[in-house]
Formats: sequence, structure tokens, C-alpha cells
Amino acid sequence: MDKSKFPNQDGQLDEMEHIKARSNHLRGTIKEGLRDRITGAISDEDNKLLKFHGSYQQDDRDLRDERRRKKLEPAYQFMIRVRLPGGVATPDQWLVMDELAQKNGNGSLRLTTRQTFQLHGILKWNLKETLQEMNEALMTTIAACGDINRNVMCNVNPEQSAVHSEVYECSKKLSNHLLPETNAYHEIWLDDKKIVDSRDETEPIYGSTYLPRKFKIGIAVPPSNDVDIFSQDLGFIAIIQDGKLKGFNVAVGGGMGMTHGDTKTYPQISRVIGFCTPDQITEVAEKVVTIQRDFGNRTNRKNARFKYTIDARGIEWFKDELNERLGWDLDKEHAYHFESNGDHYGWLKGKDSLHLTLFIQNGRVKDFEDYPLMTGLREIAKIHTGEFRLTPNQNLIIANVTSEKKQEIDELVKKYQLTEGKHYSGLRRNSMACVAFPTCGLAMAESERYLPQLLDRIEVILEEAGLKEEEIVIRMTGCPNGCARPALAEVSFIGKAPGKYNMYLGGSFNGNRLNKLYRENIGEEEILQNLRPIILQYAKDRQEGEHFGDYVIRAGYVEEVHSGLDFHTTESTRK
Ligand code: SRM
Ligand code: SF4
Repeated sequence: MDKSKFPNQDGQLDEMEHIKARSNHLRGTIKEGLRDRITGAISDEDNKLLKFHGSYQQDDRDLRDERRRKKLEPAYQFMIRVRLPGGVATPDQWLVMDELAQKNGNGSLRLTTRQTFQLHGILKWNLKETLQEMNEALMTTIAACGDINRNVMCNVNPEQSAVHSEVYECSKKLSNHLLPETNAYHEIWLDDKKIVDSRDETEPIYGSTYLPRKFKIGIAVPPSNDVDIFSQDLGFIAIIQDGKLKGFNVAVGGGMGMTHGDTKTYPQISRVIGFCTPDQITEVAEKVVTIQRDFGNRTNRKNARFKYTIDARGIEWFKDELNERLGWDLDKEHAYHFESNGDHYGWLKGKDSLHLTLFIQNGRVKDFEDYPLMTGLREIAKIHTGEFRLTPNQNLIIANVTSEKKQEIDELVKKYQLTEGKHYSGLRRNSMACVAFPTCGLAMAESERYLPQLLDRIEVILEEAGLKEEEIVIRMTGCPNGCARPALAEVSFIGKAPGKYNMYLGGSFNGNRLNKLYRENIGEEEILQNLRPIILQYAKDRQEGEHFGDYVIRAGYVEEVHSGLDFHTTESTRK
């Protein structure tokens, strides 16, 4: 590949750059690899390209050792991620996903932290059929993963229906505008004939090596910051005046991922740089993406995210570059205020209809022993006439329910115990955990399978402190990649090794501040020993309305972190 196309790149281009360049616009040899019946896997190079098609090759890590002992190849299987802007799905689409999970997947659906579905456990032989059936239900997986713009998030907003539809339309517009142009997806999965000679194919926005790294966009509608706008590479904050959408503040350069022990990597919060109108949103997004395309680091993937591109050159450089590419200047940002980054559960009244938000623990939809969640949601999908909205907190909204349908839905909720008899603590209602074991190849510790247990024990302390109802944002991930956005939680745990976590404190309740390392590499007993005195003290000393994350800073447990650049450097523990 021609390195001169990318200025500011010292050193050797990362191998992934060469893979993209020679991939023939993301085709590689995926098609041939799927036909190979000798192995359940595809080649490493195709696996890297497959991400752009919305799928990852994985293996069941619970079975790794046993299969190795038996000299069998790992239990290869694939994860499929749908591209679902704003997390909106029709009841029919829900039913198709449910059926595919039963037929080809592991019998469960995963609602992700970016408002979409994931299927796990798909065998190579079933990949194509699964994608085709999704396609028939008008769902695609293209660019759900890979070095490209991913699923565009959008506030789920059950309260302001009119604004929701407008903002949701913007998220679809952005998502479509930033899709790759290659016909590879259609050829490989949908048996499309080659429409053009692929040598003549172009990618007007991305170019043939796409972006240096993944790219994420979200739209928030204050006062809700459910999309965690400050974690996005590019965020739009809706400015509503007199009930009408006036435009968006533009925020750039957020991101959560880091590597343990590598202080050149860090989570970062985005910065608001100006304002644009709804008509300008795609132009702004496109220009921002091209700046990352041209200046992002293509030699070191660990420093290739957009946040590093901006931090390396400074926000003023970025603003000038953007204004120059736009040919006009962003307006001055407008005032805004966020209250929380969580969801509001139960029934809420929109403009013309009703919305029911259900708590889905860690986004896992399956039938549990005494809790037939998947069956219950399937029965609701069969009668529901509105839509489903997957929330950025891994929960689910049965949206746009007419008053006539409400009773029927209530009966199903009761019959399948979807909320009935479950009184979740404020902590659990505000919890998230990433997938981690057994499917995630990068997991260092359990997350989804462990957090509920840890919460049981923290809830005992909360009960003792009289804080069972207190809303505290708690998040866990199995490694520092940050898939449940842990750096923005009031309390978080990031996996280091089996049963061992780093504990962070001091994020804000509305998601506008990074937290800080408090204790390193601790197990469950130490977690509880460390948390208990802080929680008891908080119950005694907190000021009126003071959130836990603010309290731990005021009380001196951790320093406030103002920027990701200080994440590793401010004093770690004062108490
Ligand atoms: Fe993630 C990689 C799961 C949201 C940062 N993420 C992965 C992979 C694909 C592991 C891999 O590369 O082999 C995980 C698959 C696990 C599995 O078995 O399903 C994975 N990420 C997830 C999901 C499913 C977590 C969940 O519990 O919901 C989320 C899917 C979102 C979606 O629908 O698109 C998910 N990942 C996130 C988020 C949160 C967000 O985007 O709002 C982040 C932090 C924000 C950010 O990007 O900065 C995130 N995932 C990462 C990273 C670190 C990127 C970095 O900057 O260093 C990786 C690893 C990588 O890219 O190298 C990663
Ligand atoms: Fe896997 Fe790490 Fe993401 Fe969790 S945070 S899903 S362990 S990559």
C-alpha cells in the first residue's frame, strides 16, 4: 500500500493496514473460507476482514482446555452483531432474532451497550443462512464492527416522542451516509452478482484502507445522557428549544479503551467544540471522519483511536482543520444539562403513546430457570404493534404502545414475571457488565456471569447503610477495553486476571467525568472490605442530593480526573 497517502505516520504501517489494502474492498478470501468444510474456522486474515461484515470468529473458552487435551481444534463459533441505528427494531425483527438465536445460536440474545443485538455460538456452516435471514427481515450487519463507523447510537427518549423521531431520523441518516460502498457484503452473504468490476469500486469517504481504527457516533437528548455522549468518538447533543430540535452541539474525541500497564493508552472524555444545525449533521460527521482517516495513527493500533489523533495535536488544531474542511465555521455551542446516564424503568407516557422500560440484567435475553424472559418477550413481540428500543444500558423498551394494548402487555409482563415480584436495588438498576467469558477472546476475568453475584453481596452492605434505593452507577468489564464504558461509572471493576479486578471510583451520575483507580488487582473479599466503609460513611456524611461518585471525591477517596490525559497521573489514592 502507498504510505505517502497518509501524512504524519512515523514507522512501519501496522499489518492490518496491509490486510485492508489487499482485501479487494473487504472481500479477502472469506467466500472461499466459508466453503472449507475441514475446519470450523476461517483464516486469520479473513477473520480480521469479517469484522467489517459484522461478525467475529470466537471459540468457547469454557471448552478450550478440554478440547486441547483431546487434541481437537477449539470450539470455533461466530458472534454476529446487527447494525441497528438508535436500537430500534420492529416486533417482526425481534421474532426473527429470537428464532435465529434458537435455531443457529446459543439460545440467547445479547442486547449490547451500543443498542443492538448480538448472536453468539453461530457455526461457520450457518453464518450465511443467518445473515440472509436477518437481511430478509431488513436487518444488516455491515460495518457493525471493523475500522469504520459503527452502529450510531441515539437517545431512547420515551418522554419526548416528537423529538425522538426527529433525532432518530438523524441517527439513521448518519448511519447510512457513513456506510461503506463496497459490494463485498452483498456478494459474499447475499449471493449478489458483481455489479461493478471491483477494481473500479471506490470508497469516497473511507478510501481503500478505511479508517485506522473503529469509529463511534452517538446522539444524546438532554437531560438524558443514556448514550454516554462523552465516550463517543463523535457525539451530537441535541439542543431543543420550545419543543423543537434546533440543532446539535458537536463533541469529539471520547473513548474508553486502554491497556493495563501502558500509560500511553487511556480512556478519554469528548470535548464540545461548537454547534451545527440538523441539516449540517452529516456534513460535519463526514468531515470529522475524513480527518481521522487522514491523520489517525496507522502504525500503532493501540494509539489509533480518534481521541489520540486529537490529543496528539490539540483541540484547537482539530477545530481549525474541521472548519477548513467544512468551508464554514461551527457555531458557538449552546448551554445544555445532563441529569443521568441511566434508564427510567416502568411505564412512561410519550406524546401519543406509552412506553415500558424493562430491566434486562447485563442485556442477556434467555429463559432463566425461574424467569422465562425470552419466552415472555417473544409473546409480547407477537402482539406488540409499536417497536422495541434497545437502550444503551443493555435494557429494553416496549415502545409506542397504544392505550388499548397496554393491558394485554401488562398481563404478559405479569404472566412471565418480567418485572413482577422483582424489586431491584438502585445499584442493580444502574449496573452494566460486558460479555467477557466464555465468548470474548480478550477477557481476562468474568464480567456478565459474575457481576450479579457481586451485586448480591454489595446489596447487603447497601441495606445495612439504608441505601437500597440509592441510584449508583456500577459497571464491570472483563478487561480494560471498556465495552461497558466502565471509566464513566461511579464505581467500576475492570478485570485483570481470573477473580481479580482493578477498582475505580469517582465517575459522575450523569456520565461527564472519568473515574480513578482506587485499588488494584483485588478479589471479591477485598472489594467488599474496601467498599463497605465508604458506603457506610457515604450514608452518614453525604450532602442533600449528593451522588456517590461526587462524594468519594469530596471525601478524598480519589482525586477528580478532568481529562484522560490525567487518568494515570493524578494522585491515585488519598485515603
Ligand atoms: Fe467492545 C472488542 C463486545 C461495546 C471497546 N468488544 C470487543 C470484542 C469484539 C472482542 C474482540 O475484539 O475480540 C467483544 C466481543 C465479546 C463477545 O463475545 O460478544 C466486544 N463491545 C462488546 C459488546 C457486545 C459489549 C456488551 O456487553 O454489550 C458491545 C457491543 C457494542 C455494539 O453493539 O457495537 C461493545 N466496546 C464497546 C464499547 C462501548 C461503546 O461503544 O459505547 C467500548 C468502549 C468505547 C470505545 O470504543 O472506546 C468498546 N471493544 C472495545 C475495545 C477497545 C477499543 C480501544 O479503543 O482500545 C475492543 C478491543 C479492540 O478494539 O481492539 C473491543
Ligand atoms: Fe471482552 Fe474486554 Fe470487551 Fe469485556 S471489555 S467484552 S472482556 S473486550
